[in-house]
Amino acid sequence: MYVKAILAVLLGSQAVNGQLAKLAREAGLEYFGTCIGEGNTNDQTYMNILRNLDEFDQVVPENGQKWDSLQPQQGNFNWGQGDIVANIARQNNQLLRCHTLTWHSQLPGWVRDGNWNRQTLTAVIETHIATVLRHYQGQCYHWDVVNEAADDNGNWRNSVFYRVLGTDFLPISFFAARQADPSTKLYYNDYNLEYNNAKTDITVEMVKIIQRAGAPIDGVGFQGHLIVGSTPSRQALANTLRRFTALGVEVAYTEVDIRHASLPPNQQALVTQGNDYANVVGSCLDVDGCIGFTVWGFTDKYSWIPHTFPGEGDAMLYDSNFGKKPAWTSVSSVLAAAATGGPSPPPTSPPPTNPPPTNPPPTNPPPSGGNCSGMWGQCGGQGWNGPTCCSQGTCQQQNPWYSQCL
Ligand code: 9MR
Repeated sequence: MYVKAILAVLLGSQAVNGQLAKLAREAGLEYFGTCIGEGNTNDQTYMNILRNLDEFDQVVPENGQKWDSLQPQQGNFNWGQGDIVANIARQNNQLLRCHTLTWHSQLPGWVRDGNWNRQTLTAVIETHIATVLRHYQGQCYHWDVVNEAADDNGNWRNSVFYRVLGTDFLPISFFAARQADPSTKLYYNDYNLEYNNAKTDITVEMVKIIQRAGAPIDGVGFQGHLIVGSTPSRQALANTLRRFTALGVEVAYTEVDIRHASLPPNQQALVTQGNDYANVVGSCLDVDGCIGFTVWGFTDKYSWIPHTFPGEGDAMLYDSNFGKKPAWTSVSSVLAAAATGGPSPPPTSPPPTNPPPTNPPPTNPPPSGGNCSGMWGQCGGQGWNGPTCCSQGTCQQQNPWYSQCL
């Protein structure tokens, strides 16, 4: 927090007109990024948004660097898909998070179903990691070395790696990665760590196992695949992140999306989604050692969620027409508040439902200076009955139901 606060003071005066990555850096994070679906890269509207360095200064390939893509048959390495996003990152001067090496999923049949013993599977892991890291040498800011090694009940996942090697596949993978490319930060990455439950516990244990083996681990990635209305509070999330920074590793949110459990979302659900996003970003800002934030795609037009959870979705910051959603405004507001060292903005008040309700008072009225809102306060929007002027900053419309003093 100290470093983040200093950065915020130094940079704060330029913060207010920035976009997500610009604001994130000004707030003391290292980056704000997104994954890129390799198949979406001929969509020019999509590309124009993600190439904007002020919006996204870090990218990660959604699928191209997974084992089945890079080494579909033993010894046959294929770089075509993996290089798509690596090349975009280089051309745009964006940081590249690389994803992922030892993972039970998107693992080709020759690995998953092979008749391995300790020695042969160790060699397979070491060869894959050495070949891949050398190909991307110097390009990856982070590598997700091991992905999703725990199951949702907090047990070791029943993968070929665990069956043959027990937990030794963890240090084997991290040692191999450090040896192949000492310049990249090495991460363990998983989902549902955010709930601070048995899965979180075994992941803490996992970091300790890697460290006790003398193997290098630099960070733990919280994927952040969350659900609107069920996202933990900012404080609870921060406390969970601190369980890992206490072990001497950094943390990052690596794949955030917050999906609606039913579609289409009503306006209240869009506001709740914005507040959930704000809590997740805010928790990272609150924790020394939480270094960056990555969303798993930025537009509802392209998302893995409806394929995996039919009937759910609309989890992103931009809608399917590339319009910014209330969640985008929430995230930018939280980052802007941190960038200028100001208080976090209050939760966005609900937009009107149709027909409009009888104007319930906002639960958290924004701070006001006399009859005007202070910096970051709400100053307009459909259904808004509060102040429409600013005692600090100027009132800027973010969307039809939310204007803010910036
Ligand atoms: O977004 C990815 C989707 O296109 C793939 O079909 C899916 C297959 O496993 O993987 C998705 O990405 C996952 C990521 O690599 C690891 N964490 C969970 C992500 C969502 O499933």
